[in-house]
Amino acid sequence: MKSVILVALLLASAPSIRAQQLGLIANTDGRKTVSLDGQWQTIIDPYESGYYDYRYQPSANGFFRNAKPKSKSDLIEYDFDSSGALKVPGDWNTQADQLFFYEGTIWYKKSFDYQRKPNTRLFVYFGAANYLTDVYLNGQKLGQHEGGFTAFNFEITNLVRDTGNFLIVKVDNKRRRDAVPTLMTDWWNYGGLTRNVRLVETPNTFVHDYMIQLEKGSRDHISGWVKLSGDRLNQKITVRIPEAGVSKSFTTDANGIASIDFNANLRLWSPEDPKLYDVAIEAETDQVQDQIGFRSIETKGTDILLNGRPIFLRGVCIHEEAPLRSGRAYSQEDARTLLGWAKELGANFVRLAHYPHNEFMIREADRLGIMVWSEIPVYWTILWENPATLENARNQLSEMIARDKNRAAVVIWSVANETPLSDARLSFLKKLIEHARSLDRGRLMSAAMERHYVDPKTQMIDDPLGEYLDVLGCNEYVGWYDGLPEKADGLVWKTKYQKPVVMSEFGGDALYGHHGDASTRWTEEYQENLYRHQLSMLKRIPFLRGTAPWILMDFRSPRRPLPKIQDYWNRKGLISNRGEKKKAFYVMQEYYRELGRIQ
Ligand code: GCB
Repeated sequence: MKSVILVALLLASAPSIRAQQLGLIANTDGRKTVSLDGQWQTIIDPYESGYYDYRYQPSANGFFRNAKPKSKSDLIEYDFDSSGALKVPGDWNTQADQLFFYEGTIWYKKSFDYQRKPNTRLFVYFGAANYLTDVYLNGQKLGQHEGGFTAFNFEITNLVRDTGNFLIVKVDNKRRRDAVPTLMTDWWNYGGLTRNVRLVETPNTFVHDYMIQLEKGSRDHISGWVKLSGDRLNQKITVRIPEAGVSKSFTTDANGIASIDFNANLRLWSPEDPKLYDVAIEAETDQVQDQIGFRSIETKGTDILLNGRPIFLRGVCIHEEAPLRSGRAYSQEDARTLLGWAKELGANFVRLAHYPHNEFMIREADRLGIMVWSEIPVYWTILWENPATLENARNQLSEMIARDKNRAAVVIWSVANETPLSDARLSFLKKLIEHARSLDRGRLMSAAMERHYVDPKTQMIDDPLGEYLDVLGCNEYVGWYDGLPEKADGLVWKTKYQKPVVMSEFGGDALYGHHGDASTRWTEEYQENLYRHQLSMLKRIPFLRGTAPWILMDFRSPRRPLPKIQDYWNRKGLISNRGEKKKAFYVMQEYYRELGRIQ
């Protein structure tokens, strides 16, 4: 009984909630940080006995206590320091054979010392952890985070000690019917601390977040806001863009927020000229630096306009699968390889499927001039009627936008992939769209939808969701799941909406190096032929404004067991997981070169 009360008290007094409400710290790159990457001690805990007691109640003496026997008769049934270790960042599945198919809980522990200076605050920042994460410092709970692909942070100012801190993180990647994503996906459920972990130091009152972007529809008017957190909320803040001769001052209100608003003569960001400006946000007590590009993105009828000019999105889909080594991608080098291949293909656009990717991808896209579609894992059969599922999706959407809202490369936020029509689904997705628009008026909203046949030769885009989107994403697998490649030749496409359409997926599987004639499945020749027929069909769609074939590189999927061909890989890549280009790569490249010359 006593221990039940103690647990209740512990849970109730968790400082986590407050810490989390503080929201994501913008641009940790621009701050003093200490990396916690490297080896972490780990305990594999399939029954979560480090969390629950034998009555399945949260235990007051869970592994987060990092207890050690005090005498030789003491009973402690775990020990981080003599358990295994895993590398962070990194999924656990590809670090040990026994973890390849593992879905459950692993506890991580990292010790560190930190001499915090007076008048500073300290946060622990996670790039991502898949999927449900409980974080403890020195035995105290900081909070919980749900969602496998977005960044989060907790404040540890009052808990951190000069020496001997132990940070303990429980990561659970069990799939759940009510989660986002839900039970069924077509990618590997890589678990663990999959992205960088760092300590972030700030002044007592600091520039917590900001949005500095061109006003929608404008090419010279910057608007946005800056938000301070701390106890000196009322301050003068200055936004400087030295190269554009900008230095503008504003005053934050009692909530620490200032609206910003000014004109500037700017070289606009575009794939041909991915200009980024050094921007300084200076408060009286803090300052941060960022590199920000400015561009406008709009639609007009069936056109997508970048900086006022119609543009065709020459794209490709990408999973966050590590090139060459496999596993979750997490590094700048991974981002350079993947986006380098996209460039080589002739792309000016990537669809980052099916969840927010690591920040290196977005920053690299900003530098390379590649436009980005970023999405949340509202995929297939989400529990549309469940309010907690909606709340979870909404939170993942907020966190995606929070991290990347200042990146010029990101032109599209997408809220869903191939979701089945129903009233409940429509109402769920409408709420997400409204929410995204309330956080960011500037970008285009989309979703990858399905289409259907109104007669055997006519494909129709008429999903009611289309009414609420700016750009209609459409997935189709003519020639793979839907008939043979030649079927594409006789198809006509129609749409109910006067809006741009992006073919957000099409393609088929081929095992690199597997050859045969064009009608033999899994061969490079089949895939090549499929792409040829696809492209001649796509060229005939008058309202098409972009293509993103599925997919740049083969990726792991538990749904793909066919021995010797798939071996748990989805083989629809234009490039194999070892980096070899398949024949279809060159078909797509030729098409993009042609388009690139016209544009
Ligand atoms: C789709 C899904 C994607 C799958 C792909 C496939 O429609 O959106 O996640 O991986 O098809 O290969 O079947």
